[in-house]
Amino acid sequence: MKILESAVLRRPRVRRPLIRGVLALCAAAMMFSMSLSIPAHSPSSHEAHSLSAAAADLFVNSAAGDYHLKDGSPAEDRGETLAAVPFDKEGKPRPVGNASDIGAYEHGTPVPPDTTPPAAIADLEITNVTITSVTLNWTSPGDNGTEGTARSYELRRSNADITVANWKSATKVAGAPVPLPAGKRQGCNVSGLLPDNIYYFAIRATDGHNNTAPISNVAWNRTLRLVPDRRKAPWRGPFSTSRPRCTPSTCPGKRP
Ligand SMILES: [Ca+2]
Ligand SMILES: [Ca+2]
Repeated sequence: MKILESAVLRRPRVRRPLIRGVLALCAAAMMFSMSLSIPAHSPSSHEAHSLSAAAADLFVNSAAGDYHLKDGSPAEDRGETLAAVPFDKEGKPRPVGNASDIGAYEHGTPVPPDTTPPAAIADLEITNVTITSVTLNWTSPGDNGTEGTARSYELRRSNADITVANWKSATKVAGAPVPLPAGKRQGCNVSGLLPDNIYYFAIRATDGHNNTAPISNVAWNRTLRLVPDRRKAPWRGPFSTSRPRCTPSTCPGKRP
């Protein structure tokens, strides 16, 4: 800027006020730009994963160099849980509890990972059948065997018996409900089926850690068939789901 200004001073006097005005605008623009890029510090500008606390409230014994968090430390579960930082300084898996702690050490005892799947459903049954739908009912398993609450169901159907070997080739059925707590009776209606067809159904639950139960027992039944409307002769339809009404010729002596 000094080089620029010395060069300006060699110009005729008549232009000096204009040049100085331009320099002042440039300086103001630079100051404005700096004020935007450097935020002012204030106690309220702390981000969500930082805090202010006395060392005695945070650590076991900071005076002796022990920076493990003490019980009830405000830094517990206040850190950002990062997949790229799965362990603390001592190799303990983190997070323990609801989130990672602030600092080098994770406080608390790690909970063993959930490797227990929901129990297999053993009482799947068809409780109602129509021409194009069935109603299924079963007892909800749990997150761990028959305890807790599973996360989701996978319901499948097929026109052939369902086994472990052909489970994945069976058709997925949408609309399975969210699992209830273990031991509760629940069900769902499956529509869009074809009349007079045998359908097989099986179901399995998955917990919140993607542990999947074995497939259930298989429930099967035949959907109802359509009954032709015999009033039309020769019969080509339409279909009727009710019995044909009597006529004087088919039911003599009875009122139509
Ligand atoms: Ca924690
Ligand atoms: Ca489980």
